[in-house]
Amino acid sequence: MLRVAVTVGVLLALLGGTATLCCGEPQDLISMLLREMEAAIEMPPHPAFLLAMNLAGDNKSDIHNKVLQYIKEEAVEKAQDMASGRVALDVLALVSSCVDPRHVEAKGKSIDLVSVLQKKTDEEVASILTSGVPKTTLFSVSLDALALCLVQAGGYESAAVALAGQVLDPKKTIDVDTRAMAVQALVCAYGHADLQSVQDLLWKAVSNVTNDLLDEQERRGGLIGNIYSMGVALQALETSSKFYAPRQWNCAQAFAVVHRHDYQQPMAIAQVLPALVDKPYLQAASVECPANTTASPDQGFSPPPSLETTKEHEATIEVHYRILNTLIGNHFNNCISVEVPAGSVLLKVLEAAEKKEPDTFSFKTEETFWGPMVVSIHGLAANPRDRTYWEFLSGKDALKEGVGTYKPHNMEHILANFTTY
Ligand code: B12
Ligand SMILES: *[C@@H]1O[C@H](CO)[C@@H](O)[C@H](O)[C@H]1NC(C)=O
Ligand SMILES: *[C@@H]1O[C@H](CO)[C@@H](O)[C@H](O)[C@H]1NC(C)=O
Ligand SMILES: *[C@@H]1O[C@H](CO)[C@@H](O)[C@H](O)[C@H]1NC(C)=O
Ligand SMILES: *[C@@H]1O[C@H](CO)[C@@H](O)[C@H](O)[C@H]1NC(C)=O
Repeated sequence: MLRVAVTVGVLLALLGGTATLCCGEPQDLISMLLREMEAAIEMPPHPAFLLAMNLAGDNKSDIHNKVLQYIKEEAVEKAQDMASGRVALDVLALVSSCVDPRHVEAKGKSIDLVSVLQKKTDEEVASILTSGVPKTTLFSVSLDALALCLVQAGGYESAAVALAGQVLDPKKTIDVDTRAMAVQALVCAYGHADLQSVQDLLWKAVSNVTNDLLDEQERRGGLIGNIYSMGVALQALETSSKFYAPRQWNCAQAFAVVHRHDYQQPMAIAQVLPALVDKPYLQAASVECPANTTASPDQGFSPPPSLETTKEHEATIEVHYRILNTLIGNHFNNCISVEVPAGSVLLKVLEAAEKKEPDTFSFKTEETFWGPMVVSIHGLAANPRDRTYWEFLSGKDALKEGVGTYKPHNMEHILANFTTY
């Protein structure tokens, strides 16, 4: 696994920083973090990296040009098949790269990403209205509404209204990351809303979510959601002060939580970095662009540094692993105990279980930008159309990292439960 060796905490210590830093980070710290993220980017890249680079002020490095070129090529070839939120991130990434998303050109082809996004967003909204859930996720719909709103294309207002309705529905339990991402979309839509009734609804939704975020921060000493929710949560609070006024945000306390954590995944840094430089996604269209944009990809790109492998430990740990399906088809509930080297990631446990009892503990993963995602266990595959997935828990608590990152401890009980989102 790729590791970003230097952490925010370490950087701060090096720079002699203090915990009171907030909404004005030292430039050295930011550029070092940025370089750590850039060094860890693999091809093909995720648009969140390009967006983070632009917001954090790197629009000219070799890796920036390389990623930009890839994103354009991928867009002209595959945009129609992408999930809406992915197209939205492409739009945000391109706008912040000073590329017009309505005319993306690469490989002799051209595409209007904005109209692709409008169509996909309309489908998401229709799905929410008819079945109560989006085609993909509300996190994606938030990105959709934000991107369309920023480029001032039609369709964002109905998406924003649908989002606000979901956020305010007391019957829904929407995760912190998603509610925080919705805030930026709703703030943008609020700024452009003409109808008083729409304004009122958006205001209500944003002030509800942001006050909840602030309450949670106060209750938990700075933490909002889990440590990987902090990037989107801070971005939300940076964009919405008038919605929670006269209440004040103790941003130093929240930033201190981020500083104390050792973010190792480039995707996690990509969400945190814009917040640290006080350039949330909402500002993707506010970057300074030259009058003429002729971004030429740099051919002298050197590949990212080699993978740092985790040291093999001599000691082993025992992990109890259970797989459970009470949702569909033939139910099953199987347990196994396996030994793996101490310090192993959970994936090693799954592999050891499969090796020991291949008929029961077979599984499949798919590579994603957060690492490997478990898509099937014991022949039972997750399906986005049914909104099913394999959820991982330790005891009763859902894991806050995936199998490629999470390191179980000795005698831990891990459960993989087939459930819905
Ligand atoms: C929606 C979502 C999901 C959905 C994805 C459904 C879908 N088909 O779209 C579901 C419910 C399946 C899901 C599952 C999990 N998720 Co999730 N998820 C999110 C969320 C809220 C939004 C992602 C998104 O839509 N991005 C926009 C789209 C356009 O970008 P994308 O790159 O195409 O998104 C894909 C990936 O994000 C991927 N994905 C989503 N979650 C995870 C988690 C892991 C470990 C992996 C490898 C991939 C992955 O699915 C998305 C769609 O293909 C993020 C929040 C965040 N801050 O990013 C958390 C987040 C990415 N998930 C997280 C976690 C921990 C999980 C689980 C491990 C939870 C658990 N205890 O089981 C599981 C994965 C288990 C497994 N089987 O391997 C963490 C990852 C942290 C980390 N350091 O690794 C995040 C950051 C939330 C958090 N703050 O804890 N997730
Ligand atoms: C926001 O709305 C939810 C659900 O309707 C409610 O439980 C919560 O108390 C509200 N939060 C605030 C700060 O108003
Ligand atoms: C890069 O950023 C600088 C400073 O914000 C800006 O002046 C310049 O026009 C940008 N260049 C491109 C190609 O986006
Ligand atoms: C931008 O570049 C094009 C050629 O690529 C040129 O024709 C045009 O005059 C330029 N416009 C400005 C404002 O510099
Ligand atoms: C497992 O998932 C099922 C189906 O969603 C759910 O009813 C059950 O409560 C879950 N069990 C645990 C321990 O999370």
